[in-house]
Amino acid sequence: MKDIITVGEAMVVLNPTATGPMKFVNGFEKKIGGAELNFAIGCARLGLKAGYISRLGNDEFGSYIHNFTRGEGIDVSQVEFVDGYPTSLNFKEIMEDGNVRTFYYRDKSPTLTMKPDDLDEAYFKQAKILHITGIYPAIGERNIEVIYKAIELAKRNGLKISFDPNIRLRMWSKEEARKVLSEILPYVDILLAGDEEMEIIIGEKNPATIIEKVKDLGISFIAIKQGEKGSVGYFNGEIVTSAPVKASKVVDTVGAGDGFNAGIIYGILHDWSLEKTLHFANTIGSMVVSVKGDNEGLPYLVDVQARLGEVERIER
Ligand code: KDG
Repeated sequence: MKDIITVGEAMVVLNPTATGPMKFVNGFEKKIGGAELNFAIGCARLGLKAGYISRLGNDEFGSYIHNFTRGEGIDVSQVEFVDGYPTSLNFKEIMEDGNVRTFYYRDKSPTLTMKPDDLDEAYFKQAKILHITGIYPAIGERNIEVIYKAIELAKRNGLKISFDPNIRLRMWSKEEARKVLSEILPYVDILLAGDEEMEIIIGEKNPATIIEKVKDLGISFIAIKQGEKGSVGYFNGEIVTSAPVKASKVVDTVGAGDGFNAGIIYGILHDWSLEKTLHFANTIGSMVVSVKGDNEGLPYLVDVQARLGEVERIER
C-alpha cells in the first residue's frame, strides 16, 4: 500500500553556479525538479511510501530523472519513456537574497502524450492519498483531462485528494489558472496553498477568510502557506496559526512549499494535532531553503527530528 501517489512532470533543472541575472551567468549545474516529484521525494525521505505517475523523454535526461527517482525509493512503475518529446528543462536564476526566477523549456513536454485512459485503476486501489498540483494541468488541455481522470479514480477508490495550486504564471495567465483551479477545488480533501495563490483563485488573501470560504466546499484539511510569516491551518473546526521557523540561511527558496506539503501529509497520516503538523511542516520548509536545488534540501525524518530537538545529532 502506498501512502501517496502523484501525477506530475519532472524536469532537468539547470541551477546557476553564480548568483545574479541569468543572462550574465556562465555556469549551470545539472539537477532535477518538478513540484510533484519534489513532494514525492520529501515524503519518501520522511519514510512514507510514494509512487510517481509521469512520462519522460526517451533520452539521457529522462533516464537521469528515472534513475534518480528510483534511487529515492519512489515507485516508478507508472513512469514511461516516450519518443519525440524531449525531457523538459528548467533554467534557474538565483539572486543574492535567494529569490528565484525560472525559465522553462517545456513546450513539448513528454506528459502531453499521456491520456486519461493510461491511468491504471489498480494502482489507485493501492494508495491512501492522491497529490495533485496546478502545474500539471497548466502544461496542456489533455493534462487537465488526465487530472480529472485521476480525481475520478481517487474518489472511486477511497483516496483522499491533496492539492497544491502551485500557480506558475510563466505557464498560464491568472484568468486561466483561476478558471481551471477553482473547478478542481470542490474535489479536494486537503488543500495546501499559498495565500497569494488563493488570492488569484478566490480573491482572498487573508487565511481566516480563505478558510471560511473554502471549508464549505467540503475541504476537510486546509493549510495556508505564508512564506516567511509561517502558516495557518484548519482541521476539525479548529484554526491554528503556526509561527515561522527561521532558516539558518536562505540560498534557494524553490521546493520549500513541496517540503511543507510532505510534512503536512506526514502529520495527517500519523494523526498528529494540527499544531504539531504545521510546526513540523514549517520546519521542513525552513530546512529546504538553506540548500541549493529544488529537492536537495528536503530532509530525512531524523534530520527534522534533530532540528526539532527530538533526537541528538552527532556530528563526529
Ligand atoms: O515547487 C518547485 C517547482 O516549482 C520546481 O521544482 C519546478 O516544477 C517546477 C515548476 O514547474 O515550476
